[in-house]
Amino acid sequence: MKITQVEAIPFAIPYSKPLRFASGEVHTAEHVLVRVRTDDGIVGVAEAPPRPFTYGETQAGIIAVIESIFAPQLIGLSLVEREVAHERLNRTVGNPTAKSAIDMAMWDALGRSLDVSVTELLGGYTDRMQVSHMLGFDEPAAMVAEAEMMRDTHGITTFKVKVGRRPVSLDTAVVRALRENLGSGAELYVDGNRGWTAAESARAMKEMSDLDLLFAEELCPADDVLGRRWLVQQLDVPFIADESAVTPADVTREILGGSATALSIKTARTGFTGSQRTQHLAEGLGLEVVMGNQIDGQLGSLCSVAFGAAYRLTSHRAGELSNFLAMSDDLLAEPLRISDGELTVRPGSGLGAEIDPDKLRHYRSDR
Ligand code: MUC
Ligand code: MG
Repeated sequence: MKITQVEAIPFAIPYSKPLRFASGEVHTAEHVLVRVRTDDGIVGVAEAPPRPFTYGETQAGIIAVIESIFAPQLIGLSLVEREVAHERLNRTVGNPTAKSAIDMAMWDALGRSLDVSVTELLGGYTDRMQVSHMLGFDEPAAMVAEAEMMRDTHGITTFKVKVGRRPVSLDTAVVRALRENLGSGAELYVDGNRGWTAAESARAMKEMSDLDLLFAEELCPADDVLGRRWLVQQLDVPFIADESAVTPADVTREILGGSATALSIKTARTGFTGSQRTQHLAEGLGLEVVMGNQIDGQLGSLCSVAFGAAYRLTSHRAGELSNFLAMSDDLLAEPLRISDGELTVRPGSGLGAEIDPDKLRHYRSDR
């Protein structure tokens, strides 16, 4: 179970529909496939999605940090020496998705070595999650049509609506149109990606107070410390910390400081090991948790559901697992399918993901 190689392979797959939100937009999945090989011939896989507008990483930067710093630090370590691996990775600040992809590929390799699924290794609570679909910025009619298509085709009835535009009525009109068209059975929540001020957020939430929202997420920046605390104290729905709460220390600061009351866990930025830590912390603090989406491809979405299904707290709410549906293609030999609004984990060992060699050859961007 000793690590012999850590590969970082860039690939690019266009989206058929770009995703737009307050802090950026994504047109092409320019991700990095990470493969961890061991001395007994096992290969673990995961993907790192660069999100320069959220974490400062780029595709070229992820490859450089893995090849020049992380791979040499890990070669020779056993797959079960995770604490040692993390101590070494954390000598370098930042680079959350590069570190997380390595961590998840190590867990995948461990599961394959032991012939146990990652979900069972982590907690084994269930084998599926309800899916929440994220709706990016568009005209109200187009966003309603997308939600109806997701409901009718995939059985999805929970929607996260991107907000944070100005004037706020651009977004509140969308949420109202969604509620009117989807009816009271749909679950709706909003994510501002720090686009509004605290005062704009308060005004928008008042305007939407009759729309039965489930949560509000990162409506304004956490660095607006007093403004955000003022906002969160007046809301009657949980306020989710997403990009402001990556590490256990971030979570503790945001929650104890009164700037958030719920948590988004994204395996793309905390891997399985870091996500375990924040999951346990959230349990101790009594927080609601939503499994978030870092605009993941199929492999990333499989990682999210593998983790989310492992625990009661993370599988209790619908997880954001459907962004891959907007990609024109993917790398998995057997594509993920959402049916009756659910995504299931793959049976078998590790993550159960096989990369299609022809697709990888076609989409990799280093040759
Ligand atoms: C989300 O929940 O915010 C958009 C930006 C980002 O960092 O993640 C996505 C989704
Ligand atoms: Mg978010």
